[in-house]
Amino acid sequence: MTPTITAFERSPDGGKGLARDTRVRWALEEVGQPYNVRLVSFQAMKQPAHLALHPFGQIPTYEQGDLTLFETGAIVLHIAERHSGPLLPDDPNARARAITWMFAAINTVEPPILELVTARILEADKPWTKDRLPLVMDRVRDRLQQLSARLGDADWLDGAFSAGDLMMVSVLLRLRASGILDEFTNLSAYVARGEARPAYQRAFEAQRAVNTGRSAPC
Ligand SMILES: N[C@@H](CCC(=O)N[C@@H](CS)C(=O)NCC(=O)O)C(=O)O
Repeated sequence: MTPTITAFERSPDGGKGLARDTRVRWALEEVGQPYNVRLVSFQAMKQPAHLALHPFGQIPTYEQGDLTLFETGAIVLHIAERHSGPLLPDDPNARARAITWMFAAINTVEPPILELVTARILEADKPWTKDRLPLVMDRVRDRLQQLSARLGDADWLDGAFSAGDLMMVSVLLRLRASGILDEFTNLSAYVARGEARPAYQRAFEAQRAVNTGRSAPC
């Protein structure tokens, strides 16, 4: 059965691929699974019908048959597990390490990045932002320094590209506008490698088409 995901009817980023449906689309493209998209407005996301799918009134969600999921980490892991091969290695230890990187992306790397997004955009006009922003930037830099040291000159975090890389690249992409990513040459090359994957390109174009009114290339 073809899964259905939800995405913003109109993404606040105007189609730059930063809304989290992009990472789910990317995972589906990597495994070659066709999918449907149901677009929801901000208003509809807070209504009972959507809250029944997502208790926090957010996107994306994932529905397939009688299964409904929310949280991109869980959704991407589910997709990766259902389609053995492309996103999770067969070797049990390598598989566990790939899952570890997924958790690292959303639990350890994404939180300071979200703080930065909040400080730069949502709280840009607040009186405390001038003092707070440098502290938040340094917290992000600390994490990137550690990640950069671990990645070194490898292409991916642990051998072949995995769901761990998919989540990490998706999380790091949010930093591009801040310029911080450019301070770490190997990380910006890592993100560029992720973006260059044909599956990412298809996912990106599909979400962009929704947000710009252009049709996605086949
Ligand atoms: N931890 C969640 C975060 C989901 C999330 O923050 N979704 C955003 C879009 S990227 C959203 O729906 N924002 C609107 C809102 O929270 O009202 C996940 O990874 O799925």
